[in-house]
Amino acid sequence: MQGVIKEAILKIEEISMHKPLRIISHFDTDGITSAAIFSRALQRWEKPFTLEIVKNINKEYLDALPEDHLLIFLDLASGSLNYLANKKTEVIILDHHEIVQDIPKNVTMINPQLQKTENCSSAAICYLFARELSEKNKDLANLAILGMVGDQMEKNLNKTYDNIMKDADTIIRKGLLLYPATRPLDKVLEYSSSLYIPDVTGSFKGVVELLREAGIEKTQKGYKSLVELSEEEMSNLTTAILIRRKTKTETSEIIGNIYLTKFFNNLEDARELSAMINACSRMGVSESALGFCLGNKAAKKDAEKTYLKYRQAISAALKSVSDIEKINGKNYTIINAKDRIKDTIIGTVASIISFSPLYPKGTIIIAMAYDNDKIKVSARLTGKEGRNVREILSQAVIPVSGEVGGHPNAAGAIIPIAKEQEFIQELQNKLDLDLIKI
Ligand SMILES: [Mn+2]
Repeated sequence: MQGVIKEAILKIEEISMHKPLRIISHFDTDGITSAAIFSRALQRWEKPFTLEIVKNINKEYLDALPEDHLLIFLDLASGSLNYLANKKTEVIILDHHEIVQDIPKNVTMINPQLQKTENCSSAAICYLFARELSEKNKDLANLAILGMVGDQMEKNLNKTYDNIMKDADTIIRKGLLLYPATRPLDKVLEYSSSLYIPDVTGSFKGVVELLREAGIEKTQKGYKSLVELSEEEMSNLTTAILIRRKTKTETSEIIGNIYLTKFFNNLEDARELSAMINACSRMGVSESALGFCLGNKAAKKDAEKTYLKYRQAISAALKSVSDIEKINGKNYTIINAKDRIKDTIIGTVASIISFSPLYPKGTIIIAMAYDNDKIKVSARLTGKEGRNVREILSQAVIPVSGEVGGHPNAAGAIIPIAKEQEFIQELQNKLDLDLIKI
C-alpha cells in the first residue's frame, strides 16, 4: 500500500498548487478518526482544506460537488465509482469498503482490498498516509486505535495493527468485554448496554450481589475497575456472569482484549472513546467528536455531555419500544417506531433488543424509524446463526426500490416513506416464507 500512498502524496502536492482540497468523511467512529488524522496531517503539511462529515453519499450529493476542487473521500466512496467517473476533477479515496466497479482514470484509490494488503479500517489507512508524510504524525496513532475498535477490526489483528499499536503505546489486557474497563465496576455493570446480564444490568442491588459473589469487595475508594482486578477476581466475575446468562453465552463471546490508550493524558478504554465519538454523530454533533479527537478541551466537554444524552436517548427509546404496537409473527417481530425513535439510533436499539433475553434465539427483529421522506430499517438476528436477515431484507426492499447493506446477522435498509405499508407486507411474506424453508 506504501506505493499508492506515495503516489497520492505526490498528487496532492501537485494539485494543491492550483486547486483547493475538499475532504469528505463518514460520520461513524472510523470516519471521524480518519478525518481527524488526515486533517491534522494536512495542517502540519501546510495544505489548506475544507472538511465535511456526512451520513452517506449518493448520486445527487456527488453531482453537486464542485469540480474546481481536489476531492478526497475518507471511509466512503468505494461503492460510488461510477458516479465519480463523471466528475471533471481528480479524486483520492482512502477507504476499506468493497469495490464493485472499475477504478476510473481520475481516481486514486488507497484500499486494502485493491492493493491486496492486510485488512484495516480507514483510520489506519489515514494513519499510514500521515506516517509516510512525517515522523511527527506518530502522535496520531491512538486515533487509529479508536477507528479499529469502532469498526470491530480488533477481532482479526495483523502486523499493520501491531505496528500502529506500538506507535500508540497501546496497552492490551485480556478480560471481560465490559466498558469502560477503567471506571468503577459497579457503575459499569449497572449501565452496561454492550453486555446484558439478567438481574444485574439496570439493577444496583443485582450488581452488588454479583460483585459479592465474585469476591470483589468495596473498599474506601469504592469498587475496583476491570483493569485493576487480579486474575482470580476476573475469572470469578466471568463465571458469575456466565451463570446468570445461563446457556445463552460462551466464554469467548464475553472475553477478549481490552485496549488502553492515552487521551488528554489519561489512560482510556478505546471502546469507551469509540462509543462516545459514535454517540456524537448519532446525536448530530460530529464536530464535537472531531474536536475531541483533535485535542480540543471544550469539544471534549461537549462530547461527554452528548454521550450522556445519547445513553439517555437509548434508554428512553428502549422504554418506548414497549408501548409501540408490534407485528409479531412466528420467529419475527416488526417494530415500526415511525417518528418516536431517531433514525440514527434505531439500529442500536434493534441490536440491544436482539442481545436481550426477551426473544428466543433465531428470532428476527426488524425496527423501522422515519428519516424525512425515507424510512430507516434495521434488521437483527438474535443468537446470530441459521437465518440470513440481509437476504430476507433485500427481497422485501427490492420491490419498493430501496437500498440494502450489511451482513447475514445484522442488516439495514433505506426505503421511501410512501412505500411503508407495501414494504411491511412484502417483509411479512418473505419472513413467513423463510420459516417454511427451515
Ligand atoms: Mn470504516
